[in-house]
Amino acid sequence: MTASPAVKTDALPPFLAACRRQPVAHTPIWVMRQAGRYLPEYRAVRSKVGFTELTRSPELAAEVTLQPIRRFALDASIIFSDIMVPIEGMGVALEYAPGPVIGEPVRTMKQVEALRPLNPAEDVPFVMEAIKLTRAGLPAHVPLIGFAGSPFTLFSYLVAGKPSKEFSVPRAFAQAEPEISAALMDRLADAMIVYLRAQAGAGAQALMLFESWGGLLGPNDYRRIALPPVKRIIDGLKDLGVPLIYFANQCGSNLDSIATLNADVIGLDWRTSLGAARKVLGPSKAVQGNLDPAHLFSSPADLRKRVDEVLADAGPGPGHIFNLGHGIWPETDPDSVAQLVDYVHERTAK
Ligand code: 1CP
Repeated sequence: MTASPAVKTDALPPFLAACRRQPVAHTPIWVMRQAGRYLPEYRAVRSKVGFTELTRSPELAAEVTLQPIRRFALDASIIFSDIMVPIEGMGVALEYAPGPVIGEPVRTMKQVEALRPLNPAEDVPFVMEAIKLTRAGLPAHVPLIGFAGSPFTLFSYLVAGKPSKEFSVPRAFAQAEPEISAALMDRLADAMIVYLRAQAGAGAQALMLFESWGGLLGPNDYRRIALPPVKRIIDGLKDLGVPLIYFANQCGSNLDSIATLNADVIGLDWRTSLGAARKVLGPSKAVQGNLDPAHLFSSPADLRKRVDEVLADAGPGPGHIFNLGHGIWPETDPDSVAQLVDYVHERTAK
């Protein structure tokens, strides 16, 4: 059965209701990187195909997207892909080891100008195919999230050329070459607007932008460098009418800037208090998060206490989507995820 993203019914799935800050029968929960290496069934698929092939096969991408939905009572699904997939579509050669490694880091205006404007239907048709197949395989009450990387996060990988803890190379580059940096992020913003619009067109019922590394910037640089292209993307998607989620990793010092965005939901990591963030973000935004992924290694009794803390911090009002504060670790026991999901539902059932 295919659910239309625009349909508003009395029984809006809890995830979509929470995105709109409406009352819910239980607090919805999903887990960042819920399709991934902690699941033996994901590892079984990955033992046969490389990561790039997995992202390019609509059938396999749909299969691994559905794996965690079959196992756990999750309230949302996120399409299996990677933030770097559209970057390959723009003509950048890269491989995953397991994080993205760029063939030739982008550091000159000539390289920026050589980036192809993204045409999703031609450059990454398999993503939209995977969305259609996944939507057809999902239960009606489990919405499908489409996603992209934020311009600064994509810029970080493109300039550094590989994953990094501090991303000192792109941070220095943004200072040394502000014009090249702005031109690159501008192109990335244009590409992510058309990419996310194409995902919604294929059936994604919410769109999420991952700001994984913007939090490495100080508040003034965040506001000057990372925020403007994000604002442009969000404003360029608003007419779609689907909830827009901005995951702002390590952005506790940037909440006043983030409050100016037209996003519906702000995702937060565990270093930021949900309650304190809600005060700054105001009543027009829902929050998503923010259990420390390390807490999935607690005893079941302690895990429940940690969940209670997150729920108490979020407060009793509507507009909380439970999630981890960042991606689940590959070493996590899937049974802990089952306990987490079931406990959030049990504890918040109205
Ligand atoms: O070997 C493997 O199987 C590859 C591991 C892997 C996986 C499972 C990578 C490479 N990407 C993914 C999937 C992925 N990436 C999803 C799938 C959907 C789901 O959540 O279930 C999503 C949403 C992403 C997004 C992504 N990729 C982000 C943003 C989220 C975040 O964690 O902050 C980032 C930063 C990336 C880059 C990336 N791709 C892969 C890895 C290991 C990384 C991180 C590298 C680093 O540490 O910098």
